[in-house]
Amino acid sequence: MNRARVLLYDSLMSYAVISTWKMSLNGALIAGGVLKNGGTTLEAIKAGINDVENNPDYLSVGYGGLPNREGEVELDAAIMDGSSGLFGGLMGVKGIANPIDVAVALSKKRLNCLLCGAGAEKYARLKGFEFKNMLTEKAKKQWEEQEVKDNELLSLASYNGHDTVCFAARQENSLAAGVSTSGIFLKTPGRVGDSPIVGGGLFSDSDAGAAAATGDGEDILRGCLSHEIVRQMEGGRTAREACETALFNHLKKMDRKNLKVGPISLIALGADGSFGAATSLDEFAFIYTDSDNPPEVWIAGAKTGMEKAAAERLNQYARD
Ligand code: SD4
Repeated sequence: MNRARVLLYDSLMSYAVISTWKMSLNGALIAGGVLKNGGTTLEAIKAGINDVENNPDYLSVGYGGLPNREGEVELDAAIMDGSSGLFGGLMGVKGIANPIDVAVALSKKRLNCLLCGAGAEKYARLKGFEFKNMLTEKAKKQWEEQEVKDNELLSLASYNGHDTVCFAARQENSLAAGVSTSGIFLKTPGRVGDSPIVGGGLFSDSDAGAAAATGDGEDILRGCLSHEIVRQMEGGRTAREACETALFNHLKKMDRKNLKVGPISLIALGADGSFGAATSLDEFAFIYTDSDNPPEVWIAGAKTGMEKAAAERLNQYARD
């Protein structure tokens, strides 16, 4: 793209990116840059998620993700384009270097766009996507230590360093959402959570908004929470109101059923230009950036609502 075109986009484009956890700070910067230069929401989400997938220090996504009970890394990813209504996703795949790239390729298809296991891997091989051993020494060590220590595997919470990277992006009036994860640490082989399931881990409709979820996938699926958030926005709620309403109603309903619920955190962008998050945790960090604001860390809390992270908190994050 030549400089004149970049400058033109720079002054005209209205875009926004929201993403989960502090690990996505650099990815949000990259995604914002893609949108600033006129890229699509899908291109921006793919670039942002790639940054997290490729970083072996993040133990919950892509390369370096923590393995299942049998020591194998099984990955889920999906993306949904809220303008076309198309989506693509992968479930329980092994050895695919960047699952979100395959999800983007699948999202060009109307049918056969959500693939699992061996079939998904075969598709990725045929299309020439990169394969590599996704289990790092660091993740293997953690698995070995946990195996020895804990035979009651289910006592582990997903938040033992286990967080899905979720992105929602808006370019003008077009919205999309995308996710990538290695799922819950020590999961049963073949287990799939909410992340690659449209309506559960992500949903997007450019007329209303885009949303995504992180936390215990089974609990998120019980409320089809990403779809519920977008439905709330369609009914006139802002992104924040929609996240809070969807979560509050869901928790109340699960309580009435006497069902114990694990951690759940939600993010959304509204077609009205709003952004928001809600969580059942004391503290959930997310990133927000738009055409007028650089990427910044925000903190949502079950009791405190959401606010920009204070400098002191950010310093602590930097040390973590
Ligand atoms: C899953 N929702 O596989 C994912 C895991 C996650 O924070 O987001 N953990 O259920």
